[in-house]
Amino acid sequence: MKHDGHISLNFTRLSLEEQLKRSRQFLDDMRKRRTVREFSTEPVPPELIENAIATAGRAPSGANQQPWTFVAVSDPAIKKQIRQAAEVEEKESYERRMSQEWLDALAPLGTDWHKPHLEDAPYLIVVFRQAYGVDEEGNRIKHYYVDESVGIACGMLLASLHLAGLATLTHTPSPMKFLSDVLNRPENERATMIVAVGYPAENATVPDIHKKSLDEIMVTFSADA
Ligand code: IYR
Repeated sequence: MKHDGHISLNFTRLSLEEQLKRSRQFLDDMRKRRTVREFSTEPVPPELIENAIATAGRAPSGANQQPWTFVAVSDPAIKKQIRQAAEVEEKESYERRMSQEWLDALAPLGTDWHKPHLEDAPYLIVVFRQAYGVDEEGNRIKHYYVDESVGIACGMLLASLHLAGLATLTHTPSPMKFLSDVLNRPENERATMIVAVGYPAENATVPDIHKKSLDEIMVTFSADA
């Protein structure tokens, strides 16, 4: 089939040896990723944040609508506002809104309503999904597969930050409406998550939890018997 307006693909074919090397290296690197909840206040070079957001912006998206906005916050006054508003919501959640089943599921992680990382981490990347687009005349444009698209972009964001030697915490205070107010975002944008970014605090610990093995997550229907 011929597609008008298409251009030729610029695809680099690698040797098998190179494919395996890169694939194993990436897996090895990603095996070292851990979510960190205690951050040092040491600053992070802004280019690492810019490169990670630019990487996230390369994600595939429904109809290539790129329905995302990444707000990078390092201003301490704004981080403080976010922390205060998040802790109000989280306190209500932990003390009243969350079910016992949910609290039990979170127990191994050791979380509670205190969110010091929102001020300690030198950067907060607040990810917004664009529920719909708006054209120049102010008309609504329907967006497709927004959650999937933003989820993929967030995965690429986290991978970039990890490969750049940074620690992250994906944080979803609930409800998140306050982020639109504090960060002055338009009505079509809804906060999806906060990614706190920085270096781990000197004595940071992580829960002793494990990822499922390949066997547990992969099912194959193989060509060879
Ligand atoms: N939003 C709360 C609760 C929370 C929920 C899940 I699911 C987690 O994996 C971790 C925390 C909080 O951020 O503490």
